[in-house]
Amino acid sequence: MTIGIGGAGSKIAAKLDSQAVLVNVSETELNKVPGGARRILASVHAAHGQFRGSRKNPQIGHDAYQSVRRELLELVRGNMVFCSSGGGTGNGIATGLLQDLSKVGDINTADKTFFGIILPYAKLESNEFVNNTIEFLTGPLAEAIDSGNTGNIVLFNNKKKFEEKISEDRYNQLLVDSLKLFLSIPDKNDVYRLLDGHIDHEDFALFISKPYFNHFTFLDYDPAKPFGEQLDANSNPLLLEPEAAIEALFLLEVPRGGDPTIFYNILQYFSDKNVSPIYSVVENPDRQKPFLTVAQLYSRKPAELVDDFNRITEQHVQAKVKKSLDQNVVLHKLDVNMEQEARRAVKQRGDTEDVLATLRRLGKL
Ligand SMILES: Nc1nc2c(ncn2[C@@H]2O[C@H](COP(=O)(O)OP(=O)(O)OP(=O)(O)O)[C@@H](O)[C@H]2O)c(=O)[nH]1
Ligand SMILES: [Mg+2]
Repeated sequence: MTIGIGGAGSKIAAKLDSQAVLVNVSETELNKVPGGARRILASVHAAHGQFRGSRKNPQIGHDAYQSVRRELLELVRGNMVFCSSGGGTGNGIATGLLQDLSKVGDINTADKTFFGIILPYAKLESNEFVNNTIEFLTGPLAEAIDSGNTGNIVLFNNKKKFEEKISEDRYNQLLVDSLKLFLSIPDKNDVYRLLDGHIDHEDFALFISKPYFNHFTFLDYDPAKPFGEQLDANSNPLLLEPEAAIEALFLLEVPRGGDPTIFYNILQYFSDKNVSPIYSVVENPDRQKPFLTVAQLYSRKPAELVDDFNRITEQHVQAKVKKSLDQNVVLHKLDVNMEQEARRAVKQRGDTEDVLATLRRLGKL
């Protein structure tokens, strides 16, 4: 089952899963999302009635979390959650959720929650979206990962959407299709003839329950070319770029009568990086060329995450992001020699040494 929180989260969850549960602070927004099986209105009662949304203010989402807390904590167990990090509702409610997950004792593999987070495209989206995202990545998300109580976290970004001017609905479809292709790995192991290795449902569930970032991608695999180059050239344009893999998983689909041994090159590539992937090779008669689905789990510290987020933006936007970070930096106390400063002031004004003597007498020096 899938849970979508806030605008982006709900639209994507409903597209992925007809049984999705959608959560929002705004009733209007909640009712506008097509699909999904259930809707939950999180409420914050203001003097003038129910809020119409969080208006980019995560504090409102966070306050509203209290009204759905118990239900949500139960619902997310062993399930997938989608939200954006930019707006107020998804960010605020997910913040509450992640903080609670960080506090509980160890969570069983089967009860871990897989998070899909939609990051803003800083070049064209508002400062509030960017700043909310930085706080989210470096605060509750980092804390929850450290606690080991989340499953995989997928960082979607909206870069391609804005750069290629793709409609929201179409872009959401691309995200969902990409995710479905990754999630179909264990089913393909059931359906197609197995030629080597094996990834069953339990192996897959264990992989996606680990508290790391997951970058999954797809490529037509050419065994005559170095695998590393192909992997680098085919990172998933819908996701933030990955870092060095800690763990990996791949499914190689070869055409009927294709050579199944070509996967050894892939194993070699990962082995050189001290990673032992779980994998499987299947025969898919519908394929004309070998097709590879590969997922890499990687870890990032909060500051590095912000760097990654910046990397997808242009330089002048980086300055914008940096400015907001600088506001949180404590300035060092200036080391000023008062006597020297006073002498300089006196010299500039053309006064005599007597001024200095007076200042000293008054205890100003
Ligand atoms: N890919 C994608 N991104 C979206 C979609 N809707 C919103 N976004 C992005 O999500 C961020 C805004 O978050 P929303 O999910 O709309 O906000 P919310 O959680 O509903 O919070 P508030 O509306 O502020 O209460 C921005 O970065 C948008 O570009 C969508 O349908 N698809
Ligand atoms: Mg909204």
